Amino acid sequence: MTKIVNSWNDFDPLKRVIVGKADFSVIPDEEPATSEKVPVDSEMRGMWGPRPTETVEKANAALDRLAKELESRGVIVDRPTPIQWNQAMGTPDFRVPSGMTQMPPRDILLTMGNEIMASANSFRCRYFEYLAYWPLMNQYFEEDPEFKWTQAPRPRLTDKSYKHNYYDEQISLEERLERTANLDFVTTEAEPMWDAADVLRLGKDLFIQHGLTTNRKAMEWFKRYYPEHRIHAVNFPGDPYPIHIDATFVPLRPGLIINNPERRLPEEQRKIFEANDWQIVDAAQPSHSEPPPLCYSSVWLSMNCLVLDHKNVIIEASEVHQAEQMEKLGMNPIPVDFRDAYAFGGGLHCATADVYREGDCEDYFP
Ligand code: ABU
Repeated sequence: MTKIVNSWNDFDPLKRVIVGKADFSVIPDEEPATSEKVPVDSEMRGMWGPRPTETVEKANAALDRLAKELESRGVIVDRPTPIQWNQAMGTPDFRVPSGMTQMPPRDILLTMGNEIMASANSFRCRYFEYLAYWPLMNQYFEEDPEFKWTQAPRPRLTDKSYKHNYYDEQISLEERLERTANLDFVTTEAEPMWDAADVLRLGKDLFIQHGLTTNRKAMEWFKRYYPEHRIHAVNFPGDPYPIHIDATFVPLRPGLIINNPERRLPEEQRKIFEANDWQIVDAAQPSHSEPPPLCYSSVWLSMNCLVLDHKNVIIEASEVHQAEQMEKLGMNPIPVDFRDAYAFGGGLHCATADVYREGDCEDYFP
């Protein structure tokens, strides 16, 4: 019997990882929580249905390239079992015309030591996404006697979980930013809701972004579920579409974080890092002025890198400014051509979920 699951942060040596798959991906129909994430001028607004086959094939080729690069470096790569998302689904509380995808595993799976927990996502179309990972979870459960296979409390996602009429096409960028600053998001506090990609793991400390996909009640839930950990709510006032922390605040090694210069962590929240001699560096500018077509994410996927250890980091091949900055910061950037996968839910960090990294649960902020 071997130990298969262990990971406490995003930078210790990576030995085993899940890489998503784009098969059967659907652009979901509008629902209470999704409109807020689609920029007003996006070509995706009002559009839904299966993603074009050619784009699925290109995304899968990009994901396979990432898997191959990881394997060539001795990392074991596991893949989810795709599900046909182009079908109506529902619970006693809601029905949706389709699911979404199993591409960004980082949104769904949170690894905490020997535990992998499926999250409590706020999008109804993502309610069943965890099922694509259940064959892997079952395998880890059978092979690793210490593996804790967990599901966070499932939100009901009734109408009470959302502020209706929160989204308004007329809303200006300034008003969006004001809402972010006022911590006014589309989700209510009816029940805990969170995406795993809003949780930044740094050993004993979890920095959790309060935004469009994770609410305050989730933070309270984390405090009670992980009493040995310190839970910090963070927010980034410069982000008009705050969803997921991994294109905003990205640790590269103990003591070093790159921060999105448009979404800087407020002074008050920086104190814990500075008091412990962590360096927070503004990330390099993205190489692109627009995300690729049919993409929910921002151009800041440029900093959504996958750290392999305290020296090596996989970055998207076209992000030359980010590569240059990585070198200046003493990292070794490994380029992978990955942009074709962006539209399916994100960059290199989004597209993966940790299974095993060496190292223990350190206290970086004593
Ligand atoms: N899933 C990460 C997306 C973050 C962003 O759009 O900047």
